Amino acid sequence: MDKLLENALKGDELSISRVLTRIEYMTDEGMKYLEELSKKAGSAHTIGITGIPGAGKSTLISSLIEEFSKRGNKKIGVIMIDPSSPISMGSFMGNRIRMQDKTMMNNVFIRSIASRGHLGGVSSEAIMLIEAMDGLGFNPIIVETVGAGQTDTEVVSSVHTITVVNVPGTGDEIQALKAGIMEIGDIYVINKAEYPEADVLYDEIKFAIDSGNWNGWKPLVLKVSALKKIGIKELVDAIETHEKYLKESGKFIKKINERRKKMIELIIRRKIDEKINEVINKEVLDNWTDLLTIVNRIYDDVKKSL
Ligand SMILES: Nc1nc2c(ncn2[C@@H]2O[C@H](COP(=O)(O)OP(=O)(O)OP(=O)(O)O)[C@@H](O)[C@H]2O)c(=O)[nH]1
Ligand SMILES: [Mg+2]
Repeated sequence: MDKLLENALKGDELSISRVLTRIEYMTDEGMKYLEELSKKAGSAHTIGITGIPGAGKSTLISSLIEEFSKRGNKKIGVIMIDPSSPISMGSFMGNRIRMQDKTMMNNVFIRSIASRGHLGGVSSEAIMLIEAMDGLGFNPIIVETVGAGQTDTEVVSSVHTITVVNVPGTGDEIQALKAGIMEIGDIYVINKAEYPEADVLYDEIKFAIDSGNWNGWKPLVLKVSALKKIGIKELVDAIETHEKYLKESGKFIKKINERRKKMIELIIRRKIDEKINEVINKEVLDNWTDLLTIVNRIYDDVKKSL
C-alpha cells in the first residue's frame, strides 16, 4: 500500500491531512485513496449539526467531543463547512489552537472546507471527506453546516442523525417548523437554555413535534446549554438512541448506501462538467456557426471524450 495512506491509517496527523487534501482536489492519487478507504468505510455514525449562524453549533460540537471522549470514542472526526467561528477548543490538526485540555483533543481530527470548494462543489468534497474519514476509522463523524441552500441540503441528507440547533429570541422558529423547513431533524436542540425564553421555544417545538404523525422515529426535543455544558449527556444519549434505532431498523446501512450513491453521482457530474468546460472553451468562440449546430457538436464531442 501507498506509504502516505499507510501512515494516515496508522493515525499520523500530517498524513491524514495530506490524504484528505488529495481527495478534496480529486487528483488521480486522491481518487485511489478514496477507493481504498471506501473498502474500509461503512461503520462510522455520521451526525449533522445544523442551524442558523450563531446558534451555537461549533460550541455544541466541542461539548459533544468532550462527552464522546468520556464515553471512550478514540477517533472523532469533525467536518466544518465554511466555518465563520472555528471550534474554540481548537483543532489538533489546525493552526488556530486554543486548547483547554490538550490531551483530550488528541483523539479529534477537525477539517474545514470553504463553501465555494476547491473545484466548485462543496457537497462532493464534504461527502468524499465523510467517506474517507469513515475509512480512516473516525467514529463518530460530526458535520457542521448552516443547513440552508442546496449544497448544505445535500450534505445534511447524507448523514445518519440530523441535529437541528435552535436558539430562543429569533422569533421565526415556529414559522420555519410549520413551513416544513425543519422537518428534516431527528433531534431538535434548543441551545442557550440558560435563558428563560428557551422554555417557551422548547414548548412550541415539542408541541409541534407531538402534533405530527410520525412513522418509525419520532424526533426528540432537548434543551441544552452548549456553553455551560448543560444537557450534553442527554443529547449524546439521544444521538446514541437514534443510532441504535437506525441499526435495528436496517436504516443505518441504507443511509450509507444513499450517501455513496450521492458521492458517485457528484464525482461523475464533476467529471462531465470538466469535460463540458474543456470542449466549450475550445470550440465556441473559434467556430461560431449557429446555436444548434454548436450545441450538437459540443454534445457529441463531450460524449466521445468521456
Ligand atoms: N449564552 C450562551 N451562549 C452560547 C451558547 N452556545 C454558544 N453560545 C455563544 O454563541 C456564539 C456563537 O456560537 P458558535 O458556536 O460560534 O455558533 P455557530 O452556530 O457555530 O455559528 P456559525 O459557525 O457562525 O454558524 C458564541 O459567542 C458562543 O459563545 C450557550 O449555550 N449559551
Ligand atoms: Mg460554527
